[in-house]
Amino acid sequence: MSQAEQFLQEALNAFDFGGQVVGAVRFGSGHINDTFCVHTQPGEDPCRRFILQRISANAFHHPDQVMANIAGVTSYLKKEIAAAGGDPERETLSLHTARDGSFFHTDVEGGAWRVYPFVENTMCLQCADTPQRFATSARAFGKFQRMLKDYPADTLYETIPRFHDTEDRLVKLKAAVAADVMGRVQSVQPEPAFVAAREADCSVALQALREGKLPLRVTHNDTKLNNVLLDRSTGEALCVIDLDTVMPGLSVNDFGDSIRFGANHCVEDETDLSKVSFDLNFFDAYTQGFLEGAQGALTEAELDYLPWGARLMTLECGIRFLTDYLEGDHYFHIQRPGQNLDRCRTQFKLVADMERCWDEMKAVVDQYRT
Ligand code: ADP
Ligand code: GN1
Ligand code: MG
Repeated sequence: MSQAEQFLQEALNAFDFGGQVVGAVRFGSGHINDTFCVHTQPGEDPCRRFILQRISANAFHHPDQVMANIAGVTSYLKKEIAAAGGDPERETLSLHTARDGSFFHTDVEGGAWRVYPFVENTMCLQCADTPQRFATSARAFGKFQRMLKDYPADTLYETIPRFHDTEDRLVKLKAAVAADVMGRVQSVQPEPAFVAAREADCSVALQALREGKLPLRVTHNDTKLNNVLLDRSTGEALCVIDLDTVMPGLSVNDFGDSIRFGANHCVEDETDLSKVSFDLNFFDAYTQGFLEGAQGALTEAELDYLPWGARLMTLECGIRFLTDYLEGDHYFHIQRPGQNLDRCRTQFKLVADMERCWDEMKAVVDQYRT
């Protein structure tokens, strides 16, 4: 048995799944955690599934703080969902505690493992196929933010410091270019140049925050389409997942991160850039859905900055992929060499597209102001 298999087996032993574990397979396409789907056979009852995850120690240095945040936020959301007549077992994640009563099990390397019951009869999309589906995810993320509007933000840990600090991401990219530890800089001249031409942009949202124009809220911070589960029966977004980065942040970033991932028809690592283009109709659908879900929870200034959120999250994500490529792909999981560079290039193509239809993006937001 390899060490990885041994850790997995120990993690499985640390939880009581209420039935015999008949298998655990790698699952999903997240870039950060190691995710497994656990199949169990509880006596004569049908198979029950669970999600078992090893939280990335590389991304999250204090898993106890990640889990404390998730425990607090999910128990708060469950009350909100129940009060609104929803189903708290399906509309947010539920933590399955370990045999020792704690929210996670730690392996000998310090890796933290946690378990969620699998939310069944759902689907998870890697690409928005219709504006309607994209809009339903938008309503879910808008509603997520509204439901957490009064959550005590000061009780949340900052699970990844400076996570959406675009200025700091720029500094880290420059350091990676200067260090060039993999000798890859000579092969990527256009990409750092693309960022250099947009240095001032990196400060736009942060400056608005510093000036008190944009408020800090409890935000999700990783709102890509595959972080929401859609109900297979209704087609509607059901459950916002991947709560590791829920912490104080900017609403415009939550909006923008969804746009960068979903308002186009390609996967994030598409190698044929001629296929990658920003789709204003999908932007329109998402804007309408997000504002419907948020139900007036956003200020006028936040509405003004929504297009900036889209541009900045796309630029920032491209910067992060490029930095990781230059540093040797230690942060985002890759399945092939050059994948992080491909991911970076799709993001920069989308940024350039957004710049070209900037006025139309602003007009879309204005259309949905009440
Ligand atoms: P990562 O941080 O690596 O993206 P996620 O928490 O997003 O990890 O999980 C990876 C994938 O696992 C998701 O995209 C989704 O397909 C699936 N998943 C996670 N939690 C659940 C759950 N409770 N029920 C069903 N599927 C889930
Ligand atoms: C990561 O965890 P996942 O795959 O949902 C990353 C996001 C990036 C995204 C790019 C904790 O999201 O910030 O935008 O990849 N999550 C973390 O696809 O860094
Ligand atoms: Mg995810």
